Amino acid sequence: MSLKTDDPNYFAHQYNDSEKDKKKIKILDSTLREGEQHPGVSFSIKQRIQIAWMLDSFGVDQIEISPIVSPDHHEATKIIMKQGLKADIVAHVRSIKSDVDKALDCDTNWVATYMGISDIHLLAKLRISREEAKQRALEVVDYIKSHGLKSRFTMEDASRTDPEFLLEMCREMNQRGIERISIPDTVGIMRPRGMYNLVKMVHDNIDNSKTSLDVHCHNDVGLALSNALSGCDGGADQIHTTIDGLGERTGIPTLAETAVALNLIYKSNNSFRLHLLKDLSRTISDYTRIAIHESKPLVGDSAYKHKAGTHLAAILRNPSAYEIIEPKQVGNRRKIVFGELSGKNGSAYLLSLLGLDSSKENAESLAKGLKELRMGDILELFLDEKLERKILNEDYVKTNKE
Ligand code: HCA
Ligand code: CU
Repeated sequence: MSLKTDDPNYFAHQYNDSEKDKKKIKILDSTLREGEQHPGVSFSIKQRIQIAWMLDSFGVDQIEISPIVSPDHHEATKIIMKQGLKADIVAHVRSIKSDVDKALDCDTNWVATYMGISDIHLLAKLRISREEAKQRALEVVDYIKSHGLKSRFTMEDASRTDPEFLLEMCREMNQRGIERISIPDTVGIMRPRGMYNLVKMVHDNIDNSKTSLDVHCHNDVGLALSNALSGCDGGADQIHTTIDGLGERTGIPTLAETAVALNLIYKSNNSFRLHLLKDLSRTISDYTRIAIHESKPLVGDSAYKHKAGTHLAAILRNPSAYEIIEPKQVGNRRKIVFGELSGKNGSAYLLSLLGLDSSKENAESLAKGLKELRMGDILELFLDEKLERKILNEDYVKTNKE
């Protein structure tokens, strides 16, 4: 069997390099809106401005903020608008004219309104009929348009909305020339294939030259990013993220995972400055006092730790044996963990790092000693760049060839 990269059956990681399904997918970061809905998170005005600057220099396409939450948010939005950032600043407000007025007052050029349109939301929250909801939503979109602003409408709880009604709403918005529609999985109930179908249904039934689609997926069972990416396969071209995935309950996809997935796996043509990812994460963690979980992909402390002796032996010869993107490319660092799993290879390496004789006998006796360490009694070492180069190119590899 011979397979080519344009073959639809092309499989495994080679599929990433196929031209099939390749398209640019943008990022809207909502750390300043969804992120602030995370329990215990509230930024100061200064912090919001700092975060906006950082997100802009990272290269996200849109930054979302809600000017209606408090006078401080209103103030922060106004100041952010004056910074001349490259990213669009999107004011996220309820589908109410007086909320839109607050956005207008901040001079944002994008306004996103949202309304829960599933029967659960219409009955439990808004207590209005579908028809009333539609009229209200359209009126507000017309109002935004009459001020010459770009607008997005969020079909909140889209994943639990009657598909007929969802389509009706989308078509109406589309006919009015709305620039974007957000299809959120507000409660994180979708599976990837279902998200693909949902977005594709909307995409195939509207005029795509007028309206583009966003996906906003919650992470209640850990499928947020998978669902969002599937939504993009179905026709969306923008994913909502927050730094470290902050948000209501368990949040939405993390900026780091999304940006790296787009860049490395989906080959989307963005110019993200990925090396800022760890710093973004650290800054947010400082501001929120929520520690970055050590096993968080890409930015966590364990994301580049190598422990088993067999892994270490491979890493020392070629880090890509166990790393899909170099730590420095995302601002993180590689660490070697010495402990009960280090074995002969790890021990020889530790001896050579310490400038000691790394002979077979010494390595074996150190390996034995390390095995007797109590679980959890581990020694971790950063590999700085100079040392890594030295080890990779010279001594260790040459003298320890099997
Ligand atoms: C909310 C709802 C929202 C909106 C998403 C969006 C959701 O928390 O107010 O505007 O795209 O998850 O549905 O975050
Ligand atoms: Cu949300």
